[in-house]
Parts: sequence; structure tokens; C-alpha cells
Amino acid sequence: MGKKTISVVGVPMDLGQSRRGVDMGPSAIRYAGVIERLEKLGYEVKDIGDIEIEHGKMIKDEKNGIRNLKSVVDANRKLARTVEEIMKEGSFPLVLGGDHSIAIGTIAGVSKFYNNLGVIWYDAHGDLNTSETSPSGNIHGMPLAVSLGLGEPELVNIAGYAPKLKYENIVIIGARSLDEGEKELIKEKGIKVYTMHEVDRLGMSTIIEETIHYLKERTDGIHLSFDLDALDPIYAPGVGTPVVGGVSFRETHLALEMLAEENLITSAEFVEVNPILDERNKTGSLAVDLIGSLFGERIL
Ligand code: HAR
Ligand code: MN
Ligand code: MN
Ligand code: MN
Repeated sequence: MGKKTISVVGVPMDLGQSRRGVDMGPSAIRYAGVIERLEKLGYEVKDIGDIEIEHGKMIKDEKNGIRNLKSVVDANRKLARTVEEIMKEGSFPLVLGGDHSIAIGTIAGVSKFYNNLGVIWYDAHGDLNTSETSPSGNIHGMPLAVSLGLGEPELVNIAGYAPKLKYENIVIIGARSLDEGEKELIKEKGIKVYTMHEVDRLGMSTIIEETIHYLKERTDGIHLSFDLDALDPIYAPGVGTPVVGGVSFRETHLALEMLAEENLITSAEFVEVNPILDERNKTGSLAVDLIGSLFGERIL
């Protein structure tokens, strides 16, 4: 992964959705041994600790039907600043969630260091909703739209610039639950999406080869935003919004091993691990296995 130092940040965020427990995700992933695993691979690992989240008051429909807007904005501002510091030090930012609303802060902290940041969005969902299209008011269904400059200005302008991403620099992999407004946006903007249909038809190997080729041509850094719910719930039961028919354990390991071989990923986050919904930290342990593959661990 190019850099030898990895900085790990936890974000105990559960205000971007409606099921409690995902704020314990960073603990679950640390408990499963993420730091030791990375050290064993030869990296210098700095555990920065957790971003502080204002858990006190949950507000139902704070603005335009959006839940907890202010707290999510505050947390993502802090996260963006922390990630920016990590980037300045030349270390690799590895962010542990927490619900997917934290991608807003991670990407805000990373994107200013690139002219054309690429993103691989590995997820059952598109996370392309705005307050107009969201069926739930949950911000974890919005972070990719926000990073593209769509949605509430408070979210869009975190870190003082927008947009963070260009439509042609993102690739979504694993999608199988898209809302009407998200489908329209994908078609209108020509966003590159490999749904489960393509995963089945083409195979993961071809998809990752195409993704690498596509992003290599147009980007100068690639952020991996990895939502554990991309995997089938058989492998990742500890997520808040499971969707059947997901990517397999093997396909996902292959994807991450291929990305590791190319050495193109410049920042990453692993999100939506909810230990309360999990089976004996299966999903937390899976996250650590996958992080191992991303950072170069091989079977032989
Ligand atoms: N699309 C739905 C919504 O916006 C569900 C989003 C679920 N999101 C996540 N992130 N788990 O991928 O409410
Ligand atoms: Mn909480
Ligand atoms: Mn997501
Ligand atoms: Mn998801």
C-alpha cells in the first residue's frame, strides 16, 4: 500500500440511521485485532482513538425530514480535520465506523489532497439520496450524493469546499437496493455501477480489472469506502440494513487482494459493523480479515 504508516481512526457514529449499536463498530473491529493484524504485516500503526460523537439528543426530523443533521455535521467536521492531519503526515488514513454517514467526513478530509480523487463504493446501497429522494431521512443513505455536491448545504460544504468528487471518478460495486431517485441520478449522470447482476455475469475478477483500468486513467488517488452490507448477510449478519443476494466472502477477498496488488488505494474506511446485531463478532472479524487482504496479506 505504498505508505508504511497507517493511522487508524474510530468513528462511533450511529446518528446517521435508526438502529442503535453501530456506534460500537470501532470497538468490535479493534477487539477483533485490527491493529495487531496490520503490525504483523509490517506496518507502523498509529491508533488515533475515536472521534467524539454528541450522543445526547436524538432529533427525529431536524430539517427537511433529516435525522440528527447537526450532530452528524459536527462529527464529520471533526473527522475531516483529523483525516486531513493524517494526510499531512503522509500516513494512510484507515477509518472504522460507525454508520456510513462518516464517509462525508473522511472524503472531505482526503479529497483536497487530490485533483481527481477516485472512489470505490463497495455497498449493497447507492447512498446517493438527498433530502428530496430519501425514503428514510437517514444520512447514511446520503454520503455519496453529499460528496458529489448534492443535498443539504451544511453537509455538502463540510471542510469549506464542494464538491469533493466528480461523477466520472466513482465506481459502485455490489449494489442491489437502489431507491427511485438514486436510479434516476445514476442514469442521468452516467455513474459507473456494477450491480449484483454484473457481479454474477462478469465475475469479480473482471469487475476489479475494469475498475482499476477505469480509475487509473482519470484519478490521482483512490479512496475505498467499504460498507460491510455489500457482503451477503450469511457472511456479514452484523449490519443495520442487510440485503439478501450479496457479494460472497471469496469474491470480496479476491477484490481486495487485486487492489492490494495494484497498490492504488490511498485511503479507506470500513463501516456499518453493528456488534449488537452480530453473531459473536463475526462481522467485526470479517472486517479485520478484509483489511488484512487490502494491506497485502496473502494465503501463501
Ligand atoms: N437507501 C435507503 C435510505 O436511503 C437505505 C440506505 C441504507 N444505507 C446503508 N448504507 N446502510 O449503505 O434510507
Ligand atoms: Mn449511540
Ligand atoms: Mn453504505
Ligand atoms: Mn449499505
